[in-house]
Amino acid sequence: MASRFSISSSAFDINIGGPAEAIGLDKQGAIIDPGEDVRVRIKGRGTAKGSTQADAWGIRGGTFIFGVQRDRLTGEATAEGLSPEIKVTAIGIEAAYIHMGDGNDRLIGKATAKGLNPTDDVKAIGLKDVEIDLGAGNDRVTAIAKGNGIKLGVYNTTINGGGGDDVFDIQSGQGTIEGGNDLDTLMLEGNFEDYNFAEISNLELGVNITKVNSSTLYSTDLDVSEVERFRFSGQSGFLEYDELF
Ligand SMILES: [Ca+2]
Ligand SMILES: [Ca+2]
Ligand SMILES: [Ca+2]
Repeated sequence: MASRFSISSSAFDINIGGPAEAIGLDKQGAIIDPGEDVRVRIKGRGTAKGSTQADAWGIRGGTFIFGVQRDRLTGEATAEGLSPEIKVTAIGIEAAYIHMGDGNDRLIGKATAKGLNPTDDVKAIGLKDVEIDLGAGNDRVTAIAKGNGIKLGVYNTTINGGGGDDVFDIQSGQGTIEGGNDLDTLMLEGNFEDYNFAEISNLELGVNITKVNSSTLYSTDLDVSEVERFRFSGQSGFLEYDELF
């Protein structure tokens, strides 16, 4: 029977009249080699509400090396602007190196950014500038971005699934996804018709996925390889790689 080790850290900042900043876990040290029998669960949550700026991170910075058990890492951020025309940013996990190790692991980056009015200065990003190695096991990455501004599941993020049947439920965004061995699934928001698919011939099951009719800085642009199945939130069922083209 595996034992458990849990860390949960929450930060909350509300500032009526000024800027707010909250970071659930800030540049925390690594959990390295916790031992064969230890399941590790880490969660950082930040909530910021400000009148001149609001910035929230669930987890910012750090190296997280997990062991062979079923581990879980969660970063959750909520940022809310209390006056119009201000910068509001929420990022679930930013600038981290994450190695989940063996076992059926879960990684979650969740961000909600709300402005009094929806502008480009309101941004929610689930996983930003993160390098992820999921390792062996049937792992799952969930990236969720909500709110009334720019919403991206992942941004400048690299995910390597390793062996096992992995699920990349990332909503939208920019980055690189390598499924690795076994039957992997990529899940995106919307419908199949919302995307362009271009084969990347020098990669196994290589495909570049971009959003149709969208060329903004924060539009979806993903390089994907070794992923066998594709699913869209607006449609039921799966598409296989060959059906994308
Ligand atoms: Ca693990
Ligand atoms: Ca895996
Ligand atoms: Ca695969």
